[in-house]
Amino acid sequence: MDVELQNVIAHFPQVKEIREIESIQSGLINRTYGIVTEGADDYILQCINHLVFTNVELLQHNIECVTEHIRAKLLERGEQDVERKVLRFLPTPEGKTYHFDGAHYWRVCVYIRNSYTQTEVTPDSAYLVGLKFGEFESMLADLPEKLGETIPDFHNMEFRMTQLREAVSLDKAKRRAKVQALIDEIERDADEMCRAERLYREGKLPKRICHCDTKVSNMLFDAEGKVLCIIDLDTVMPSFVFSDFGDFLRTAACTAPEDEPDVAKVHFNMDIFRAFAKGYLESAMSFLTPLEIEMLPYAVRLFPYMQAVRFLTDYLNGDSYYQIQYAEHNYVRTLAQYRLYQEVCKAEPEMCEFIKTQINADFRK
Ligand code: GN1
Ligand code: MG
Repeated sequence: MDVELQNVIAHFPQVKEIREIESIQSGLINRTYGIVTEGADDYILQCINHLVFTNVELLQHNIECVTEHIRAKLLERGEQDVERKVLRFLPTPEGKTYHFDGAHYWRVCVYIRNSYTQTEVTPDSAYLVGLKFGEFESMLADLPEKLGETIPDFHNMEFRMTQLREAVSLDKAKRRAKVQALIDEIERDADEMCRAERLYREGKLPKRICHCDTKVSNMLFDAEGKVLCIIDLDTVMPSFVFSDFGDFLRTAACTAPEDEPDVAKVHFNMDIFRAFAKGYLESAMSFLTPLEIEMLPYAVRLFPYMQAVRFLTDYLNGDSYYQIQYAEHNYVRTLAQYRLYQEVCKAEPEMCEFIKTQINADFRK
C-alpha cells in the first residue's frame, strides 16, 4: 500500500483497518481514492486541487456548513437512512475537515454504500434530477452562515467577457484572426447576456446558494434508480439559480458531446428540458421570485454562451486552463457550444410557453 497515502490517512483517526486503497477516475480537477476497510464503513480520500480552489479553508467551511445544514433538515423531517443522503466529512484531531501535508490538501468522506452514478439522462431521470437540485437549493435557502465564492466570479458573465476581451487584445497564441468573425458575433449579444449581473446590482435578482456544477454524474442513485445524494460540493457557493438550471441543460439536453466536431449534430432536446424544468419547478417554485422563474429560459441560453466564451478565451490564451486532446480542441468546443447557444435561442419561445403552463398548473392546485 502507498506509504504517502497511509501517512495522510493517519491524520483521520476514524479510518481504521485498511484493506486496500484504490485510485478512482472521477473528474479532472481533484485526485480521488477509495479506501476499503475491514470495518463497516469505507471511505473516499481526495487530494484537493488548490490551483483551481485556492482557498481550501473557505472551501471546506462552505462544505461543512452545507452538509450539516442538510443533515439537520433531513433528521428534522424524519427521513430514513440519512447517512446515505448527505456526505459526511471526517475531522482531523485538530478539528478540521482537511489535512495539509506541506504541499497538498487532503480530505476524507464516508463512502455511501450501494450507490451508483449515471452518465446518460432520460426524461425520467431528468425529472428526478430537477426535483433534487431544486430541493437542494430549497434546503439551503435558510442557511444561517454566509458562504464565500470558492472560485471568485465563477459564473459571472461580465467577468467572463472581460477575460475574453483581454485574451483578444493580448492574442498570445496568434489565433485571433481566425476567430474574429465569431468574436464579433459573440460581442453582438454580450450586453444582453450580461443582463443578470445588472439586475443583481439593481437589487432585482438575488444570489442564492447553488451547486454550480449540476451534472447527472454529480448525483448518487440507489439500485432502484432513486436519487440518494448530491455530491461534488466544491463549487457550492452564492450564484444565480440560473447556474444550476442552465448548466445542467447545457450538457444533459444537448444531443451531442460538448466537443462535437460536426455542429450539425448539435440540437437541444426539449423532452429533457420539459422533464427537468417540471421537476425543478416542483421543488423550487416556493422560494423563487417571479423574475427568477421568468428568466429560466434565459438561463438555458446563458450557459452555452458562457461556455463558448470560456473555451474561446482559453483557445486565444494558448490552452492554459482546459485540458485538450488535440491542437484545435478548444476551438472545436467553442463552435459546438456556440451552435448549442443558437439552437437554444430558437427554442426560447417554446421554453417560455412551457414554464407558463407549469406555473398556471401550480396555481390551480
Ligand atoms: C469544468 O471539470 P468539470 O467538467 O467538472 C469547469 C466547468 C465547465 C466544464 C466544461 C472548476 O468542469 O465550469 O463548465 O469544465 N469547472 C471549473 O466542460 O472550471
Ligand atoms: Mg466538477
